[in-house]
Amino acid sequence: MSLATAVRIAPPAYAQVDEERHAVLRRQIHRLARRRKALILAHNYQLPEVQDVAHFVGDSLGLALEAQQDPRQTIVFCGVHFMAESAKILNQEKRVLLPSLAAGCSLSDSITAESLEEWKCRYPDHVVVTYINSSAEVKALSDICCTSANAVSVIRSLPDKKILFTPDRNLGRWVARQFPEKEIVIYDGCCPTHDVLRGADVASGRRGHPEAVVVAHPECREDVLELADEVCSTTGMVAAVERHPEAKTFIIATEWGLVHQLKKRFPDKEFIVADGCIGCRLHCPYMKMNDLDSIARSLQEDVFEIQVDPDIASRARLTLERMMAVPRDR
Ligand code: CIZ
Repeated sequence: MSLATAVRIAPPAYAQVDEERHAVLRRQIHRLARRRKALILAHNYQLPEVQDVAHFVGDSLGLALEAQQDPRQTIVFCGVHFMAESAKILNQEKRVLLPSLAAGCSLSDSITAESLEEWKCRYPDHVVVTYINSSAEVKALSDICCTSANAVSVIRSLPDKKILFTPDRNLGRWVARQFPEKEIVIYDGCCPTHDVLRGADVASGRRGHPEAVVVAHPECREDVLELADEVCSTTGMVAAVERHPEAKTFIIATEWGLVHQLKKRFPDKEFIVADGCIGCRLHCPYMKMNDLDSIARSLQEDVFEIQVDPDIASRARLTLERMMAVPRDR
């Protein structure tokens, strides 16, 4: 019996929601947010109940823009640490709170400032493009950032032919294939949640749903991307569904949290997580560390405030601002 089948028989904890308790917490969070004039932002990979309590849900680029545009001075950032840090870097005068300090990111941790320094010494003529899933220190040592929503446009915007792409090797390879004229050296990091998925999983999903459109995130491995009809960021996936009005079923190769947004926006369509079940392998434990209890506590006790060294912040800010001047990929 496959893992997916086993979990379908015994639904994971995420499926067992205490609606009454959630309703009480939701009211408490909205009351506290109003009193504190706080903006609640949630990433597309957050728990469904966290997405539902937020003022705005999106990808890291959308959340960064929202954090800048909204006049509220306190931001409760329901995402992982590097995202809250980016919001702080772009809004140094605002108070940015992360409900769970344990919400890290393995991909971001796969590159340190020291390892990037060493790479830069090995490739002194290369421009450094760093995925937003990285620490403030790593961003500060880079030339420009990108997200999965604008990686292709960022590389296209650079006149330089020699590029160091850090830290995600799958995204790096996918982008590099689109620029054969450039020499793109790719760092060997990955997102374990996406990297665990295999082409065989997608092929098996396709056998069960031959009519389905396969939409994959570029953090997935090459064998997965080869089978995809669309490769895009989480926000790009919403647009991808719109591009296929005739399709009824979609196989989604990314963290399962996004399926909540897709189901809300397209209630008539069926979305199948590419590993066959909700909360199995395409599950980021860090993204799921913020819950309604920790958001209420964050607003009540003013925790956990994100601080970034001002010198690092001002250098990292430049790389984020250069990125934000580039439009999203289609
Ligand atoms: O940039 C982001 O928000 C991430 C990590 C994924 C995506 O595609 O939205």
